[in-house]
Amino acid sequence: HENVLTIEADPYPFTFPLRSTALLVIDMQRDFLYPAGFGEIQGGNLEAVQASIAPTKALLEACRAAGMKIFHTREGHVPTLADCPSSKLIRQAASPSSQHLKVIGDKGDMGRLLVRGEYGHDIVDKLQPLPSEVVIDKPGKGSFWNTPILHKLKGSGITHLLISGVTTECCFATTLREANDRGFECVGIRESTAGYNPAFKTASLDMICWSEGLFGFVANLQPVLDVLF
Ligand code: TIU
Repeated sequence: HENVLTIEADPYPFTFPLRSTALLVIDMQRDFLYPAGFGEIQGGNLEAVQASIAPTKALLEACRAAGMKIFHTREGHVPTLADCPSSKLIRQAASPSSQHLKVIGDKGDMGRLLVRGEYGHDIVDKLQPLPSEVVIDKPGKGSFWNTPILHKLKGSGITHLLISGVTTECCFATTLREANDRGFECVGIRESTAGYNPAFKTASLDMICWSEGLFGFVANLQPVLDVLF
């Protein structure tokens, strides 16, 4: 491999030094992707998010083959919910008439919703992390609040991020924006992210690369695979 790679992207080609670029796979958890999980209970369209599994697998394999550092994140909480931001708890408690039949911490078909250690909280079978890969448990939507991810990225000399995962409008976008503010050069991979609403996905990706890259870049999967393999 060349040390520095360039791929077609919006708003202009994205150049990244392979050894200081990491792949971030955001929240590809059963709770967001499988029936009866937290996402479906929230009202999410599962068909839309499930479309991101195969392209994320292809991206993950390419990054593994290229020897890149891989970070997986999982949204969730300790069993007491002591780490759950009060905004998340207050909104669900204040909505007895809401559409949500169950809330964070309630028992669902895959265990307690978004609680660490439960089956539904873990990453889907096809995308299970390898022992050499970093798993970041996060209580927020973004990956940088109340987690060690910044220290781990800096400690590994990472400056550039390929970002994938679900949902585009929520944890993917929040993480990409947080990373951009911390000086990381970010590219979101179009097919490897998906949202619960196609209009949200389009708008979220458009906002990232608007105005010469307001928050970063967006690229299609194929150019990434071409340059990594
Ligand atoms: N991972 C993630 O995006 N968590 C969410 O709660 N997503 C929603 O779209 N709600």
